[in-house]
Amino acid sequence: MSLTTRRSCRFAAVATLSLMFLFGCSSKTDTAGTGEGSGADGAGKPVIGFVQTGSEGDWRKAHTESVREAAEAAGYELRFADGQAKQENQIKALSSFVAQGVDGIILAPLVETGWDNVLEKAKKRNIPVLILDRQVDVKDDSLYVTYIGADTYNEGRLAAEWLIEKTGGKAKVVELQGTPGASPTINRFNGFRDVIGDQPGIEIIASQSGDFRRSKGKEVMEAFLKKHGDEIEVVYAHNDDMAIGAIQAIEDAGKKPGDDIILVSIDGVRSAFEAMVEGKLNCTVECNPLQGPMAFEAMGKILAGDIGDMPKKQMIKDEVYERETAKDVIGSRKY
Ligand code: GYE
Repeated sequence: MSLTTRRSCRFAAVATLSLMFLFGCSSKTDTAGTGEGSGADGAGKPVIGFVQTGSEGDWRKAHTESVREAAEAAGYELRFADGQAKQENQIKALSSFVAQGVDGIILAPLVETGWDNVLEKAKKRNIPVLILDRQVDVKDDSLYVTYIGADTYNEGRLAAEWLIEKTGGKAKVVELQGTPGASPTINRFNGFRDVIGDQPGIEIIASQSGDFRRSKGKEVMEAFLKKHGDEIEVVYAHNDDMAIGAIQAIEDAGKKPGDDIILVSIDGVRSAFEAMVEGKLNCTVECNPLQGPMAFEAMGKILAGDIGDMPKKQMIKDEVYERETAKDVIGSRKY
């Protein structure tokens, strides 16, 4: 049996099961005793468990809201689990959703590896899993149905291309990395390096994790400034929150962010546009967090067993924004 046939058979079974949940034995019990809302509300709404990374910054807030809104709009009951930046919590939540017998699971994985066992549990119970935002690295990719998120490798490349253009290929860079082991950290690290690789004039003089957080970005930037001082010409931050933290550190050190030190980051959240309008951030590469509608459109198809032509990876398109034009677009930003 080919992989695709096997997969479609499995999801035909899932669809049947889901329909049973929908129209037949739709009662959902909170077997894990989490005290969360039970699907046994008589409304017959399909129940989706959503396992989020945590609430590390502005991007994540927008992402969570988008998923919640889309679930409601599409008529799902959403059970939300906040991983609070710990994979261990996310794994527990996933197991709990499996035990509850939800109809489907959406996982935004904190880090890339370590998911095989818990995804096996979901597969054994025929509960389809959709991976959202960050990627997983698993031995058997039939453990999830599809991945939906941004092309974070390309974002790293776009940031590097912008920087080469801006500096003419000559710059001493410090890098603020995201959460260690998270797919956007790995991809933004690699994408950036793959582009600057043939630019002998661009040198990364320091690189450390700021965990995608504003406070940590500030702290790490303070340490960079202490150690490297005037040598630093550019900050490449894996997200806007850390860039905003770095802006504060640069100002505290008596320098002008955006002019004395160039800053390029990723996400395109509102606070980054505000910083660009104030001239303190030079560029942000968009990473769209409004992934809820796409996720539920796909989940609808999954539960209906209609996954024949569903790609394994569904990537959202990103754009580059610069401070020179930020004021013209800030009004139309949705997050
Ligand atoms: O860039 C960052 C958030 O996973 C792509 O996570 C996402 C990243 C986003 O904390 O701000």
